Order: sequence, then C-alpha cells, then structure tokens
Amino acid sequence: MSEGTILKEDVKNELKKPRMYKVILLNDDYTTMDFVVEVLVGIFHKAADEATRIMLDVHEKGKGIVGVYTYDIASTKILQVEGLARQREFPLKAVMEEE
Ligand code: TYC
Repeated sequence: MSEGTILKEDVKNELKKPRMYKVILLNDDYTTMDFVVEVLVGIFHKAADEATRIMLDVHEKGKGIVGVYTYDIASTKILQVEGLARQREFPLKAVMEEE
C-alpha cells in the first residue's frame, strides 16, 4: 500500500490517544555534568535549575526520565542526544520505553 493512502485504521487511530514513550537518560562515568545539563536545556528545553536537578538524579540513581513524548519526537530526541554526544566524544545515551 502506498504511503500516501489513508486507511480506515488511520482515521480511527487519530481519534485515539497516541502511544507515549518515556525518554530515559542513562548515567555513565565519563560525560561531564555540564554537557548533560547542556543537552537537557538544548534538546529537552528544560530550565537550567530543572536540568541540573534531573542530571544529579540520573548521576545518583543510574537513570531517570527526562520527558514523555510521541514515538517520533522521542526517537528524534534520542538521535539528537547521540549526535551531539558523538560530536563531543561523550558516551552519553538515552533510550525510550513505552509508557
Ligand atoms: N556521572 C557523570 C559524572 O560524574 C555525570 C552524568 C550525569 C553523566 C548524568 C551522564 O546521564 C548522565 N561526570
């Protein structure tokens, strides 16, 4: 079926709530605290104080939820984290989990 075809299912799905995905940030020993805060502000649009709180929580507990998004938004943010981390040579990772 071509991508442009609108199926009855699509119409029905649009009336339902979309599936939502938690983006979870993982701790590691090498990424700097400043870079994690930069990611939380730049990619996840957190205020600086909230970004610092989330970063410290992930640092202490090993992982933490950064936000809840639709599939496309969650996957895009994870790719953006991966791209920025690779550029700066940090091993920082984020994963997603259906709510
Ligand atoms: N644990 C890192 C450090 O001590 C900081 C850090 C926090 C790294 C959160 C990743 O998701 C992370 N420099």
